[in-house]
Amino acid sequence: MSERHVPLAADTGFIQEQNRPRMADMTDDYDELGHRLSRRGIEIEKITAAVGAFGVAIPTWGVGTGGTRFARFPGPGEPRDIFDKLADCGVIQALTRATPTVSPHFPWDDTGDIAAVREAGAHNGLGFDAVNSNTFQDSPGQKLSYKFGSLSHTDPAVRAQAVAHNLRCVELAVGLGSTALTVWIGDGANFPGQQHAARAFERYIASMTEIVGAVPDGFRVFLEHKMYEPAFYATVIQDWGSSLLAAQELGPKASCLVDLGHHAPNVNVEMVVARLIHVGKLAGFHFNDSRYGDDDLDAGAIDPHRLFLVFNELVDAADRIAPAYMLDQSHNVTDPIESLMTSAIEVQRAYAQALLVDRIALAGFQDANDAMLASQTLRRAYTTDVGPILAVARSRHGGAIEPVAAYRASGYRGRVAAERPARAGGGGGIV
Ligand code: AFD
Ligand code: MN
Ligand code: MN
Repeated sequence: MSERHVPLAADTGFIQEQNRPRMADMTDDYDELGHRLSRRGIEIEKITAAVGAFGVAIPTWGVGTGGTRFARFPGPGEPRDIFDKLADCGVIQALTRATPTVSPHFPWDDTGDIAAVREAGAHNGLGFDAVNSNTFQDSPGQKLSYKFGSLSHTDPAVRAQAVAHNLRCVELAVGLGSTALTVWIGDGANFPGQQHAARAFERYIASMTEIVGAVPDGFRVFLEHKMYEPAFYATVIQDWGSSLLAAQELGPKASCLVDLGHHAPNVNVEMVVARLIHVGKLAGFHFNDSRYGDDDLDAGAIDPHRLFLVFNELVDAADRIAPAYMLDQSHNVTDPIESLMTSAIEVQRAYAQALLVDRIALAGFQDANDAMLASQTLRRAYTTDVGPILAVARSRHGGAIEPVAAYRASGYRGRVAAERPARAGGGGGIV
């Protein structure tokens, strides 16, 4: 394996050295928080253990610089291929210990040698989570165009091509040791009347039936809905209702994936989560943040309270569900590694806060219709500074107490900038 595949991650001595001057303060803060939590009947060690076991997947496309439909401003040392992406993901995992898996996208990450990709993952301390198919753009060598749709296209030959691509993704997933495929399509219409709404949905179901019918036992298919973009009038799988209808028709191997940014403005996403849990169809969640639409900003950057409320539902149902968690963001003005580390920690933070909710007290206040104390019970958990728990969980697993500071001190970006020549500015980058 070439020089460029040697991860900073392997250098745990460096991380320890970075942690040393921060250790005493962290321990003080942790002990103090432990005392305060014990007065509330919470054992801090239990929370720390749960946080340490929590993981959120990194999307391979997230380590490249994103862009908008106006422009993309590439950063230094952008990954050139899946092997570079895995090296970057390895750094994120080494420093945060919160991102043990990677979610690849095909054909973007297809090298023709899936065993080599799996090996490079292991070399960087990473496993593989759900694999993503791409039928929302035309790829080199592709025979038929997806301009007017893929799995729901009016032409059966285009649908067959899109089905075949998804089946290839399943094969690649199996080769990577992944057990899930996420299907998000760009299919839809830009004009009223452009597409027959019901027939397009039926064609999607027929195509998905072929895909779901062909996956091996134990393999799962996640349906990801999105309200608009690239289709601006209507999309075929536009909301959680369409997604759930499809998942129910497709049977037990199919379930829904919720992306925090893929809803109409003001939709109460935690309620969507609760309903999908109720029907046993919530299988995945994509984290990001937004102010206006599908902005793909860093998780927790705009509305950390919403993130907490989503986790409040997920933690409440933790005995029934084990969703696949992934960050799905576009980093346009930051170093993607720094954004992904920070976001993974924000997701972990919301999880830790949700673990602090006194669920017995909450249920009592709910049953007594005590709106004030019920809401204060949630607020008490949300306003607790769980930072020391996150730092201790990270450092106990070999990660950095201050991941961004350690990353900057490592000089990683400068090193990869020297060995990865800059790419031309073109290319989408919209996620
Ligand atoms: C999309 C969706 C979906 C997809 C990704 C690819 O969120 O997860 O795989 O971005 O760019 O907006
Ligand atoms: Mn997504
Ligand atoms: Mn999106």
